[in-house]
Amino acid sequence: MPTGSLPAGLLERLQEPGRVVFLCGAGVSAESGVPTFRDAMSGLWARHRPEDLATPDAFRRNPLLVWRWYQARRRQVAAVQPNQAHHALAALQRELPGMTLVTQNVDGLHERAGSTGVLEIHGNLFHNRCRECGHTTKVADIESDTPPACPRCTALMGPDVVWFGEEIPAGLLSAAWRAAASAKLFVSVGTSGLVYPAADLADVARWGGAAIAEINVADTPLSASADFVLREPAAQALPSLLNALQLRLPARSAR
Ligand code: BV8
Ligand code: ZN
Repeated sequence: MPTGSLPAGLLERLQEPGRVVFLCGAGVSAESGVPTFRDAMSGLWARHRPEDLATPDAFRRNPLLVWRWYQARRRQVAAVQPNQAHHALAALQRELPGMTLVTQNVDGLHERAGSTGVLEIHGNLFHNRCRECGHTTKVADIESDTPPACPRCTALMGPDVVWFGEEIPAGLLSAAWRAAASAKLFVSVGTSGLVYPAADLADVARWGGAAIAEINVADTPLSASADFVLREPAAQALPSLLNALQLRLPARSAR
């Protein structure tokens, strides 16, 4: 991909010393075949809105319905592969010392592509959590139609994700906050920027002096104020960012 397609100045900013923070949303997993959060839910789930199912109240009212939605999403994600966006982010982490990857996605595809230390601020589909006693377990079964009882307190366990109306774990949020506040470049990738407090991170980065870049196929509330906008799919933009950087950087072996 010719580097000419990158907005002027972005590559230079990327090469300056300092931290680069990527904030990822559902658009990063779209090209793996995982529907974005705002894509109309299809089939059995078409008559539900995610915001209505991803809440503690929904689970209290109808644990079987909510559980089956998450089991269906687990089966969907287990059947797909990370795409070129995920792989490029894992490779960028090796090229950019101090890079921080914050993701709103719960699909675990970043780790499957080789990223490490990912801040999964909205949790992970492949763990269960008891909301009574906090006990967590790794998901062993993605077929069962009924949520397991907590081995510690017998309450029904749910997915270890952050639902609407639930707090993001303080340690994760403060780590994401500190990374954004100390960034020289903040790259928002594949997110509509409508969910808080994740959507606040771009402002935190700007207040800290960072330049803001957006990779998205459509406009978002961030687009107008971003310093760099790449209006293209993440699986195209991130590899071209990586290639441009590798062309500019001396070969690692020569360092
Ligand atoms: C909280 C896990 C304290 C579950 C999710 C202000 C401050 C704090 C809270 C709030 C606030 N205002 C409102 C709130 C409440 C709420 C909120 O933000 N509501 C929204 C709807 C207004 N926030 C919370 O409840 C948070 N909790 O702050 O606790 C508190 C408590 C009570 C009351 C107040 C405060 C917790 C929020 C976490 C919710 N959990 N996920 C699950 O997944 O089942 S959020 C879920 O939706 C996802 O994780 C993701 O974060 C979000 C969807 O957003 P996106 O990832 O952006 O996806 P989306 O589909 O929207 O957009 C996709 C984008 O990709 C689009 O722009 C598209 O153009 C682009 N795209 C598509 N294809 C591509 C592409 N881009 C590039 N390439 C492509 N190929
Ligand atoms: Zn329990």
